[in-house]
Amino acid sequence: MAYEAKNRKLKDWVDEVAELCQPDAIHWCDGSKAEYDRLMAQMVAGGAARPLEKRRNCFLFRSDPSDVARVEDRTYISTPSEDEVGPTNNWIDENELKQTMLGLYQGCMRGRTMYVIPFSMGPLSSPMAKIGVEITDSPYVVCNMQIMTRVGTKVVEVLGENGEFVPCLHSIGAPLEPGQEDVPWPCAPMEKKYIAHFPHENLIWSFGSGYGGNALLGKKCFALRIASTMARREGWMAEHMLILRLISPEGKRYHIAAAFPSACGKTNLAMVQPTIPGWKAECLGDDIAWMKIGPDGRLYAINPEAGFFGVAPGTSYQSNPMAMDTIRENTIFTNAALTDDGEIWWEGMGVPAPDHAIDWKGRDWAPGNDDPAAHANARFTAPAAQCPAISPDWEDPEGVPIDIFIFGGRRTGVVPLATEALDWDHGVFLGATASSETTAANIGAVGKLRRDPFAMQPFCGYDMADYFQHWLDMGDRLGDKAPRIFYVNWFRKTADGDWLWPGYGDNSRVLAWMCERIEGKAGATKTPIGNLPGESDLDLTGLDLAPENIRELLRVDAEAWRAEVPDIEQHFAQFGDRLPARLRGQLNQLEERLGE
Ligand code: O2Y
Ligand code: MN
Repeated sequence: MAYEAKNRKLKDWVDEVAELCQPDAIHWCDGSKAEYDRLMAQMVAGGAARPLEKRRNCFLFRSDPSDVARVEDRTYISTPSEDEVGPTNNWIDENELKQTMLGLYQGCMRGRTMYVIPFSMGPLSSPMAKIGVEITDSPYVVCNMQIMTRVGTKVVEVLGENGEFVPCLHSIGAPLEPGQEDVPWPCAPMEKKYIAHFPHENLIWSFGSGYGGNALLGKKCFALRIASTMARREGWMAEHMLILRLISPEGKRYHIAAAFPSACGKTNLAMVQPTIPGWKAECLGDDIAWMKIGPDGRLYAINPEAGFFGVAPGTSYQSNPMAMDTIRENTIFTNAALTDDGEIWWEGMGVPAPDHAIDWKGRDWAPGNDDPAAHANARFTAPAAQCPAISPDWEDPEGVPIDIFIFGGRRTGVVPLATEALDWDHGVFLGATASSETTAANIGAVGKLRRDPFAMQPFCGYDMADYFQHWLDMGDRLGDKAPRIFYVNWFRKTADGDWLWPGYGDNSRVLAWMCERIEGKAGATKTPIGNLPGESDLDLTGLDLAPENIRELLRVDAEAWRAEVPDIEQHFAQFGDRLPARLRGQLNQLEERLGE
């Protein structure tokens, strides 16, 4: 142990877990580079990691084929009563789940080292930061947590003797018997995987998976599911949102927080490079925003994370040059393909497929092969500080004041390019009814419409109807200091299946319109679904868009919208009496505005 923790609760908890899980050794993580290098070297020697010759200090991991993504079916919110978690979460009685999991944890770290990772979500000096401690038997998790959060001795110092922390217990669930040889990616079978949250105790227990959101417990488990319950109790917001700064040609700064379900280009927008002349953008975060009302009555956001855990397939110099530059060094790649010259590759990387590669399952691969070379959920883990577009203020402990909220989804029809909410309640209605069509990257049928309120459906730690009410309450508190709310859809297609909007850097044209709406400089037309930009309200200079495409992008098809109403009604019905009356009222008003 490189240092001694003075926090009684932490020491007791570590002792208790060690007795339960029976590791061969305990290592208290100091968060140093030496520690990272040592663990990586061990994983390379053991065959779990492979250094990439073409990228400095980069490593490739291949997961077990059964352990490739978050497992929503095995994710639980456990509270004394079921009605606290609502219809969108899985619930198991606290005592029952604890009994089951204690049985699984019994001796689960035999033959392995137990790592204690003290980490901070948010800059250590931030009044909005919160401390967690993850105990894990996965060195892969330790290295990823070092990138994704602020880890180490400084956190223990801040914790002091009596500081509060969120205990996050993780095991891959694969003890080693004496003499048993390890495998590159040990994990437990699906029926033994549990990702459990106990919001009444601010406690997280994860068992059986070593992958992403199941195992890096600071991210979805702490910063969203548990934090959303804390935020509701304490009057702040924990949201599944990127944070972006847009700077106008006059040098005025606007801060945007935006929520999108997966496969909607959230990371690309977080690092957008505006094509609109004179405008600049800086990235403050790509996935999660914690927001609190400041002394001036405005809403301030911090990014609780320190790295990006981005989807690799589809990331290219065309879709996201900033991400491509971020991952040039000091990056962990998981489930990408490996080329013969020691480089990684994935579908949609924007470079020709190699003649031969080793796919994410470790098999020979060549173009024309039936299976993709990289897994659709292959990931890069990279330090946010390496992003060329990172804002100089991304670690400002006070956060940045949010001017604009954006919700969105992937819809090939019906939903226009951009809509401004009529007021806060209407904006909450837009967030609560956000919808997206599934793609090959999602599980389930392609092209199926899914409502994903605020992109929080998999991440809200309590009843989603109460979460809607929390948004309404925050709006009441913010009053005229509340951010303006917009809804976007970059994904409209023509009847022939061609994209109507170029997307990527050109999305900045829509962002600029939003900023100018705040200034009262840009026009909009009131329609039944909200305020829409007219053709002349968007700066489209230099864009070669057919006039009929622009008209289609900004058209409100009242009949198609009337056809949406029953689906929204059905979506709302699942929340029963708990649905805030103000949202039911918003739906009634929409119907009235749409007319017969
Ligand atoms: O599959 C996983 O475990 C990762 S999920 C993820 C990772 C980074 C950012 N967002 C997400 C998400 O599912 O929203
Ligand atoms: Mn996410």
